[in-house]
Amino acid sequence: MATIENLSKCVIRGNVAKTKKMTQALIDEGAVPLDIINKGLIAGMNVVGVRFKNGEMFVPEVMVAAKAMSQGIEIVKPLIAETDMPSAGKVLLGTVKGDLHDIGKNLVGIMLESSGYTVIDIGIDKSPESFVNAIKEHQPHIMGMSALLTTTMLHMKDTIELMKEEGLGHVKAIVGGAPISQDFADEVGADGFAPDAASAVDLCNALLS
Ligand code: B1M
Repeated sequence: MATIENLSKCVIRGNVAKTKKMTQALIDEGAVPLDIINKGLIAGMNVVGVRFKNGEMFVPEVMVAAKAMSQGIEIVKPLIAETDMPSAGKVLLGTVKGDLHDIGKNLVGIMLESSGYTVIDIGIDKSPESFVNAIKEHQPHIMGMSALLTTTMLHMKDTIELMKEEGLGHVKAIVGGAPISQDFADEVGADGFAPDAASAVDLCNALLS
């Protein structure tokens, strides 16, 4: 049966076809488009975020759940005026210079988007100058850097310092990645550290509250 609750379950199970079918059925039955998104699709993804954080779900399952959610949102989107979908904030994400790892960063982006954030992903191997230029262009509330190598994590400090030199100290800087710790984040002058994608959402919420 097509209900908002069952739609959430389809997302949690990562059933893309059923999520699309149920989203369309709910629209046809007259459900409120924003409820379909917030109480159905995003609510399901929030459960996935918590389960991933607790080690009850793994990367491939999160990816497929995110695909189900975003395909459902694509069906509902045309029914919603842009202004009806408020953004929780804008986050610019990138992997630091010399580092090609992007699976974790992408997951952080997915979780943030699922939670209503506008995400600008500038990609991998980004120098401090690239981050700073992108911040000037996109004016995010938060800038997030990911690093997976002990050699590349040192570029986080350079980027934060360059941001300050360029008068961008008002933009919150957050960091994450397997070798990163809270101590390291403090050391490089970051405004926050998140150990996983769901915590990154909590961190952004806290920084912007
Ligand atoms: Co690489 N690699 N790798 N690798 N690789 C590691 C990181 C490594 C630990 C493997 C090992 O030796 N055991 C090791 C680093 C050692 C070190 O620095 N101490 C390593 C190495 C050495 C290398 C190369 C140098 C290997 C070589 O060529 N000799 C090379 C470097 C290339 C480069 O970057 N210049 C290399 C290459 C690669 C691949 C290209 C083959 C591939 C990356 C593919 C891709 O990303 N598209 C790869 C992979 C897959 C890994 C491992 C196996 C898995 C990384 C991953 O995706 N994890 C990794 C070993 C491991 O971690 N077990 C390894 C899953 C992902 C969901 O977790 O990225 O930690 P993670 O993200 C988490 C959190 O950290 C956090 O949230 C995410 C979700 O929970 N998080 C954030 C991440 N970013 C965040 C940002 C935030 C907040 C939270 O705010 C902004």
